Amino acid sequence: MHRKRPEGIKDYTGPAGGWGALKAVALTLKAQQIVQRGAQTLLKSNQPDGFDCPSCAWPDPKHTSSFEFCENGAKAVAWESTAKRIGADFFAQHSVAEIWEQSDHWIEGQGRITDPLRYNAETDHYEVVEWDEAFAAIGAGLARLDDPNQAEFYTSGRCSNEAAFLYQLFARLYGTNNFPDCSNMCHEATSVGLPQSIGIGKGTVSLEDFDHADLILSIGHNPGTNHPRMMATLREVARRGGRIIVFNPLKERSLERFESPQSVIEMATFSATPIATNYLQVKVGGDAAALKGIAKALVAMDKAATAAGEPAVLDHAFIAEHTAGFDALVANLEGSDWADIVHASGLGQSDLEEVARLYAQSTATIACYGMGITQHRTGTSNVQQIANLLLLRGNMGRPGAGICPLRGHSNVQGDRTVGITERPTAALLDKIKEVFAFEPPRAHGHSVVESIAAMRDGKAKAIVCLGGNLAIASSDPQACAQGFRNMELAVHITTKLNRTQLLMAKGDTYILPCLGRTERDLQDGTPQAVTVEDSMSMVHASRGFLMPPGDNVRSEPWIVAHIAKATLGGKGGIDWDGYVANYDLIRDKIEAVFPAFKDYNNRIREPGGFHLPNSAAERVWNTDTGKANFIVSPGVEEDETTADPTVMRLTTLRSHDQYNTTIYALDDRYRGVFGRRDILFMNAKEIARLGFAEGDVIDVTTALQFKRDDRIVQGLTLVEHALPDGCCASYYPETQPLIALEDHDLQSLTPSYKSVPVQIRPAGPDDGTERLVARAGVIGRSVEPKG
Ligand SMILES: Nc1nc2c(c(=O)[nH]1)N[C@H]1C(S)=C(S)[C@@H](COP(=O)(O)OP(=O)(O)OC[C@H]3O[C@@H](n4cnc5c(=O)[nH]c(N)nc54)[C@H](O)[C@@H]3O)O[C@H]1N2
Ligand SMILES: Nc1nc2c(c(=O)[nH]1)N[C@H]1C(S)=C(S)[C@@H](COP(=O)(O)OP(=O)(O)OC[C@H]3O[C@@H](n4cnc5c(=O)[nH]c(N)nc54)[C@H](O)[C@@H]3O)O[C@H]1N2
Ligand SMILES: [Mo]
Repeated sequence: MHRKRPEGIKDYTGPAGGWGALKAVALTLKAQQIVQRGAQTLLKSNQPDGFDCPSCAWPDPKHTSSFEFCENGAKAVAWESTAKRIGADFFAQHSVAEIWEQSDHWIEGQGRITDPLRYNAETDHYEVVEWDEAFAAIGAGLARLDDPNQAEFYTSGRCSNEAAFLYQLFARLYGTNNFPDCSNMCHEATSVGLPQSIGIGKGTVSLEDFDHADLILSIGHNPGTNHPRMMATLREVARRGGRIIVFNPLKERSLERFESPQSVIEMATFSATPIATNYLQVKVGGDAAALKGIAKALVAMDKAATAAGEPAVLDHAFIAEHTAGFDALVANLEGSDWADIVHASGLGQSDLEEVARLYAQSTATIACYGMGITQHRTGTSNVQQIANLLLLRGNMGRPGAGICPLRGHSNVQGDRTVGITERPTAALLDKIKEVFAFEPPRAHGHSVVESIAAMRDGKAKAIVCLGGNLAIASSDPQACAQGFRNMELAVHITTKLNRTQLLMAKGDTYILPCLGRTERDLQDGTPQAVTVEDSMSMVHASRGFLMPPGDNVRSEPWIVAHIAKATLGGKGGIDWDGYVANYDLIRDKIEAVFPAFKDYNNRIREPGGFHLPNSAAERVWNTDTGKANFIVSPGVEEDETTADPTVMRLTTLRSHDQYNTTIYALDDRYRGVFGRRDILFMNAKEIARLGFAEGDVIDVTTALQFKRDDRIVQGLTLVEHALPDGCCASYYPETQPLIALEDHDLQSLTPSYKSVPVQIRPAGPDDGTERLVARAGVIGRSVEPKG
């Protein structure tokens, strides 16, 4: 039967990857006007003498293999190495109010910024400023604050270990631990949850472990889009007969079928590899219940086996030697009710029992997870339940087994490792004190939601952003806009223009243009390498080789060091100039503070770099009990339950053509969406139940606890998609206005971007309020222009 779909919506029937991926790259290189140079650049991506791909944090096989083709890595590289530039002319031509009127896609698409800029409120234009003048004003502005805790130092996870280390040193010497970081919106639930469970806030597996695993649990992540190089690994597992069990409310194409652009045969014969052996469409926010159900079934199977004199299902020797809290966990699991589990997860009891059976048969299991797990009100607890499940069968710290959080930004893990943390341990601060001979501030600082609240409420007065697009990436754009406009000083260290930089501080706003990963970084005539850490704790060097986008663009370490000098003068006796002249000296200090980086400068000169030690992978448990802890999750429901059947749970997704707030293009190929983003996915039955039809234009409002008149996204088109009942999905960041700043995981403060209670109603007239990211599809069009 053929039915008419809304404009731009098609049924996508092919596998993920394949020729479509190659075609997409060709188009991207063309759009960035770098067809020739771009192709050469891509060949240097993730090579031992090349740069680390700025797209994701998935590791490389030894980092020395031949070029691995990755569509979205190619887009990220092309986007950075674009031939387009914006300098003095562009900013003289366009006022901030004019730029504001454009979509975010247009704003970032103008190209690389070539000069430092200062905003002139009288003319409403950014104007080119000399570096020295900018630093003097920024330094004076920071030095002027009554209390260093009135300043916020944001980091986005693209910056190198070297830049991040200097940044935290500077902010701590200045006097604060206010380090809001993109990780607070991403894997914070991992960083908070796993130390309690297994004594380290990182994954425990290496890439080689995937060769030994016979079961992969893939929970709440979309690797075909966000970690495409992982598809090669999953494809290998599938081809050698390993099982892959997926938990995802959406049927993501790459997890169903994948055609490797690396494989000549698959490409020529259009024969894709099936990936998931079992695909469980869990309800949005239903993972806690699902994981509990599997663990409950496993415990029941174990009891039954013991009673029947058969081999145990649980690894009792491991549990006895290595864990604490087992009895409490079992009591909680046995006390929980299958009806509640089935209701909250949206999965059948028999489905979950089947997963438990398959898990019991596996000799080595890896659990991978992403934002579908962490960005919930119960994010931390979700992560801990994955750990529980692995611990029940001793799947931690042995070959082919372990936990694998898929990190976001290419160096978000490294930034954390080298000290970007708002809740530093006493041990870290003691080490900094010992190495640099000053007393760092001890009080914990602000994470992202705490910073935005402080800015909104007038408690913070200055912000420095080392990359990112904070006001658009954060929840609650209303609070963000207010917050940035309250600032006496805002400084953006950036490659490109974005909307956060158009929220003018009431005092001064500066933009400082920096080099990207792909570019040559010369200091005193000597090329410098930086280092990064991937999702599996491998640290390696990255060397750009492209010409910088302009003579007046500087490296991140150089910019951070100059802000530090201008703010602190000689305080602390730090040789900022010396560090910038030779990044080896920064690495020596990183090694002095973090002994795990032993012999840092030598080891990064080895191809492939080196592996940071991982205690849990060695079955050393740095927890309060000295054992791995089973941690009970009290309930199964994430939200206050509501009897109101019109309340749906919204999850916010990345399309295939975006990198976080950067929108490369308007297609989401594998989900069958072309040329638009202004849609709300829901299943056909639910659309009808709520009294609508596919193609209807609707407004979405926040429901329940955080309902407020201005929490609305207007003008989305309903599109049928096979989601579970009670759930809907739309794109990030257009849906940010629906998410209250206070709606976050209680433990880690990660915003609950993936479980927003909402209601829908027929589209009304534009309500006229100014919005940062309203009007999906025309991202960022504000109704009342204001700079
Ligand atoms: N090309 C590209 N690469 C990227 C990025 C990018 O934007 N573009 N972003 C980078 C960053 S910073 C990050 S953090 C990672 C993000 O990578 P992912 O973790 O894959 O992030 P998302 O796209 O947000 O989507 C997660 C998946 O979770 C599913 N999901 C949604 N809600 C739930 C739920 O309640 N339960 C379960 N089980 N699943 C759910 C969605 O259907 C989707 O498939 O990727 C990194 N790599
Ligand atoms: N609703 C919803 N919101 C979310 C999410 C979600 O799934 N749903 N995901 C969250 C997640 S996981 C994350 S990590 C955050 C992302 O939050 P951010 O990291 O703040 O956002 P990005 O969009 O990655 O930042 C892009 C900007 O970084 C700058 N940039 C790019 N390359 C460089 C560089 O090399 N150096 C410097 N200095 N600047 C550079 C450019 O100006 C670009 O505009 O968003 C979060 N927000
Ligand atoms: Mo992220």
